[in-house]
Amino acid sequence: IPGGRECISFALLTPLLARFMKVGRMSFLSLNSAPGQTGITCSSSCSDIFFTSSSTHIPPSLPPSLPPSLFKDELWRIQEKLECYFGSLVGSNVYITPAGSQGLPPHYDDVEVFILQLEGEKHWRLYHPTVPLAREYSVESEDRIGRPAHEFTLKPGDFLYFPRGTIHQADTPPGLAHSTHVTISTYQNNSWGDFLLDTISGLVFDTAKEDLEFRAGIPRQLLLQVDATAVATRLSAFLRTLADRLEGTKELLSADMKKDFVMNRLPPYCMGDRAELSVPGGPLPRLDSTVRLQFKDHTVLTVGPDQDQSDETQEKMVYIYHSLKNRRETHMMGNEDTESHGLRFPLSHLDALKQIWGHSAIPVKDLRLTTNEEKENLVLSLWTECLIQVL
Ligand SMILES: O=C(O)CCC(=O)C(=O)O
Repeated sequence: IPGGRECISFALLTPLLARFMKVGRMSFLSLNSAPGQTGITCSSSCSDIFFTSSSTHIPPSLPPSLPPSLFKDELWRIQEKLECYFGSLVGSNVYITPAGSQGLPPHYDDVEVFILQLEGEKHWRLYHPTVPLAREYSVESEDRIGRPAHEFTLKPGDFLYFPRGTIHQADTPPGLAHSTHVTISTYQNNSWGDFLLDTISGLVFDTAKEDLEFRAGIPRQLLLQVDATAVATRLSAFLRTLADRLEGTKELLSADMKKDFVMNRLPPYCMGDRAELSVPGGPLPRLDSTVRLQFKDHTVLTVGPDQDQSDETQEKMVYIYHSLKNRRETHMMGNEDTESHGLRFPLSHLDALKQIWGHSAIPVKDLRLTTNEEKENLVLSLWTECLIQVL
């Protein structure tokens, strides 16, 4: 955060209002509304902030808008740091609301919310959640939300955090200038439930390879049964088997979460030339080198089935995905054009990779691989992707 201090502990469970820093004016939006115009544009071509004379709104018919972090380097820097810190995607939205008006009705979001007031003042009302730790966005009617638990006005430089599910509404008081704030949000679909869904299918798949019971056919007409009691008993026995197996598991197979995160996040913040992220530099690693992992916060290591083989013969491979070559334009876009960047190795390389990940520096000859050639090839591949440095 500009002027930066460690700002907030994520462990905070109650809304925090902290007037802890004055960032001056980060006025990165240019107001250029004209009479009769329903929208304003921010920065050069970003059109994700619109208002009518009485409200802030995002027209549903607009194509997906470009992220504010594309236009403001400071936001790129803040969001990228927070993505490293949380290990979860961090988005941002900018809201401009004219004096004497309110944009959104009372609602809650499926994300942790950090708000920085940039220009003007905004009057906030926060309410106890009707759905704690909500998993989706929802509007709440005035008669369901009761009285505000917190009410205050944010001024430029003020910072506010509230947890997922907190019902909130905000308005710009009359007689003042318009208000501009940026909302930075994270932890969407990042709960234990999501993680279970992500990992459990791989565990079932692996178990079924070894355990005949998992491969036995389900009883005839099971899908037509109305009463689930007997099936539930049987299923809980399977879940116990899975739990026992999980206790001793060192590698969890993540179906999508790790890869989605690394593919859709921001690249490391860097001004000017991005060569250090795409062109390997410094001496080539050799058997007598000592190497160090770099950009660790931007890589994930995961074990998964070899996508080149059929289900039956599938061997497991180690995949290393990184975000060094990600583009700011596609941050959180999650579309088919988003590419994943990385490497894959046979499972026999996992221990050596864990050594590299676990040590601040490691001599190549100490890597737990059978041959010197394998050791050299491993570090050379990582070096080619700019993931290691020779010390
Ligand atoms: O300014 C508004 O109308 C609402 C803003 C909001 O919901 C947010 O920043 O999360």
